[in-house]
Amino acid sequence: MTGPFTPGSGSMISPTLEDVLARARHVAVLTGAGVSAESGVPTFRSAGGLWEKYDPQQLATYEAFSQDPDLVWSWYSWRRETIRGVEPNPGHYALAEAASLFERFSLITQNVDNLHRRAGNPEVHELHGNIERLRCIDCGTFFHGDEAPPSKQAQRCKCGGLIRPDVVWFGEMLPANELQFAQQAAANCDLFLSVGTAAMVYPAAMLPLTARQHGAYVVEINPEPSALAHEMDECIAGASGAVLPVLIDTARRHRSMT
Ligand code: BJW
Ligand code: ZN
Repeated sequence: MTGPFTPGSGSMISPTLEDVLARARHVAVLTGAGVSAESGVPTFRSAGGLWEKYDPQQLATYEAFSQDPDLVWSWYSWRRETIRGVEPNPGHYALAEAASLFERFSLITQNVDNLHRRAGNPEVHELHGNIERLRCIDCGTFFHGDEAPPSKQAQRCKCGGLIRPDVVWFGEMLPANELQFAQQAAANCDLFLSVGTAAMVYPAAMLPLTARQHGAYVVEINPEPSALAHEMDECIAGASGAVLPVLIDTARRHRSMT
């Protein structure tokens, strides 16, 4: 691993990364909660990432939902409202621009917050679902978040079943088509960016490793080293809202020269 390159101490883009950016045909990006932190969306594990006195990792399970549906419903209701009240940040917009810079661009996110789409990314692969999509646990009917006004009480479907967010909780399978897309993108890309994720949750955390095993140049963008920082080719120690615009600017400059 080279680096870490710290923004503010000269150029944050290493000569190797600059060269990779100039030549990459397929770029794959995995984002996590950190990419939305600068928009004001709390992360899961960092300081300030907690909700009231609860550990998000204990709320994001089907067991928690079946034991106390109102508690888990309130948490998602609160998060849905928070997310609706924020805007994409420069990191999201830089990734939206990146989509048209490379021959192939694969955006894979663990986030459920829609901010990549709101920033203009035409194609977003959501590994952990979407907070605005809800479904009945009994009959499987889907609902939109708009149909569920903010409330502290879990809502029920016409059939009587509890309605849950259509997100992936611990112990649940990821959507097979999205996971397969992500694994293939990781295996086929030239450059893989792991942005704003603590890289502690699997199988998403396998993706940078898959990319590296298949010969991609793998770069982490995070103010703190993630659990997999030692597995990266390069770590850029900085906030995604500051680093991504510079990185995409560098790519754009090289692309316009060729
Ligand atoms: C910034 C920043 C700035 C701050 N700029 N950066 C293999 C090994 C070990 C365990 C397992 C394994 N395979 C499966 C497991 C079990 C489990 C797991 O991984 N457990 C680990 C905790 C050990 N995985 C699962 O259960 C998964 N399912 C599965 O594998 O199915 C198959 C199976 C089933 C049954 C049995 C066995 C296998 C499902 C995982 C689902 C995760 N769901 C959640 C909730 C989604 C819905 C919701 O949003 O509510 O997903 S949990 C939560 O964690 C959420 C996130 O997407 C995910 C990742 O979090 P993320 O994005 O990394 O956020 P943080 O907060 O942790 O980190 C933020 C980072 O940002 C930090 O690093 C900051 O420094 C940084 N940051 N500001 C850039 N400005
Ligand atoms: Zn139902």
